[in-house]
Amino acid sequence: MKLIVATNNAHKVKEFTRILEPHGYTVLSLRDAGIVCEAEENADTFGGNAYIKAKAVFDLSGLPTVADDSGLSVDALGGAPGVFSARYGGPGLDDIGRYEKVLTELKDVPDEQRTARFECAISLVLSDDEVYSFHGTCEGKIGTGPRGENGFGYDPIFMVGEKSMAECTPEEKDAISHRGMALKKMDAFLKQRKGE
Ligand code: ITT
Repeated sequence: MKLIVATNNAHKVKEFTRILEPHGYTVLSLRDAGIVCEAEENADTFGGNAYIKAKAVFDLSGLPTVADDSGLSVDALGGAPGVFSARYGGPGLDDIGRYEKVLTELKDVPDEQRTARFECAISLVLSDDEVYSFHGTCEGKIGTGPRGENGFGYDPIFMVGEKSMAECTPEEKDAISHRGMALKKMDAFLKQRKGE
């Protein structure tokens, strides 16, 4: 099955491809599909924003489309950065600036209160009447400094046990990540729907 991934984040395309292609999907990026889409993500939930992105690209392509809205929720920050993860601290910050901001905000927070989770909402639009959503979470803690070179975004400060997510191999990340969990649910749903 061919699926367009409605994202402008190349790291997400890589992860979708890595996770889905072994299960028989062909993953098309927006560039592969020749589509330009900058839908405004103005919902206040991950699910709402995922739907905005998937529907916008489905309307342009008419092809099965999947979108991901995701982010980091830190308990000691009342759930921030949350849906604002990609924009935390304003447009002047890059990935490093954003995770440094979180580390600074947690400077005086003791280890046991540094709990956090990655969340991912997937919206799958198959037709005008067939829209499905899937969620995944990955529990962890915010470390005291960046570690590791893999992954993207907040991975270097997100500890899963003794390792940061950026110290995990791609296979290790996919097996536990919020995106891996949500896409596993989507795959199970599509296989069941097809009667496999
Ligand atoms: P699209 O909207 O085009 O998909 P985006 O990067 O803006 O790309 P989001 O609005 O969903 O996507 O923001 C997600 C942000 O959350 C992302 O930029 C990272 O900062 C963070 N994030 C999401 N998944 C992550 C992961 O697996 N590892 C580390 N950080 C992640």
